[in-house]
Amino acid sequence: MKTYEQFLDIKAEVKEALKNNLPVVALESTIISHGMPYPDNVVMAKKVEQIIREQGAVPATIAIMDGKIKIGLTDEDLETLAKSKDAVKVSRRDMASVIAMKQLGATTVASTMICAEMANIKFFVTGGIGGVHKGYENTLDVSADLEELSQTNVAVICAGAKAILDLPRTMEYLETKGVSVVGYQTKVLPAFFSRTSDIKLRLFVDQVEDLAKIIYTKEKLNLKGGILVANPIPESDSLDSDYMNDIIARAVKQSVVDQVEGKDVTPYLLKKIVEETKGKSLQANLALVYNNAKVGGQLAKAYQDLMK
Ligand code: PSU
Ligand code: MN
Repeated sequence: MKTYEQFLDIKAEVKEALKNNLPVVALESTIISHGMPYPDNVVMAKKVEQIIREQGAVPATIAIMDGKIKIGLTDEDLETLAKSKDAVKVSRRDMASVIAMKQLGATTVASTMICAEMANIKFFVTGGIGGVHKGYENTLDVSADLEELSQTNVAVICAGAKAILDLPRTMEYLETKGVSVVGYQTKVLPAFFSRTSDIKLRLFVDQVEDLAKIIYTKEKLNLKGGILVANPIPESDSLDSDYMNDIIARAVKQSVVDQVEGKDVTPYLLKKIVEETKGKSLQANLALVYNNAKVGGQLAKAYQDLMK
């Protein structure tokens, strides 16, 4: 028994699926507690799980509750997280203390990857990852998500990264750390709210079966670290990038005036953007998460089929 197993609380359905080599997809909880307002966040959390089921995979939303890493939440747990005003945003740094102190914790991309790997879950669906922040030269603000992608063996399906980040530097960081960023049906990095950006991708595929083969091969090569699958927001939900960049630039400026720092920066910007777009960004955010759930579920299924 691994020493961390005493802290894992895996839902029976998820345990059963893992034991029988059925496809399982992990989901994060910071997107619920800090990424979207109530009640949209809980509607999203439930619908994402449902979409993953429709692809023939089992969803496992992850959070920290009662001193345990809970893998697979009940609807009641999702409701608790969605309503909570004081859930702690838990990245790698915060894991031990939030577990030890039995606080309610919502996991980011970084900590969800760690927890998924502990539970032997290979796929993880989210909206967008953290990255190198704008003005990084002054603040050194680089999300722990990037470092995690370089060392933890979980494939992360996202819609690229938000323009609240410095996208070229985020890509450089990932390249330095040896993280494969694979475009799914795109040859440029999707920019979260918009399908495209100026950044060309070096790796891209059109079929989930090819993604599954790449992930399988990386594993057999014993290459440590994650893979980032970049899946663009559907055309019909995509927002104009000039419109968004303008709003984002203003939000970033305001965050400096308001002296927001550390882990509060990302939630602050997300909230400001929803306000400034009068909810349009929230609709786009929901659409891209659902689209990622679809692709993530299909990918997990394709991977299991490959193993048969
Ligand atoms: N980007 C989003 N929505 C989110 C996040 C990022 O569009 O909810 C969350 C994720 O949990 C991500 C975290 O892992 O923010 C990154 O925070 P930080 O930049 O403090 O590492
Ligand atoms: Mn940060």
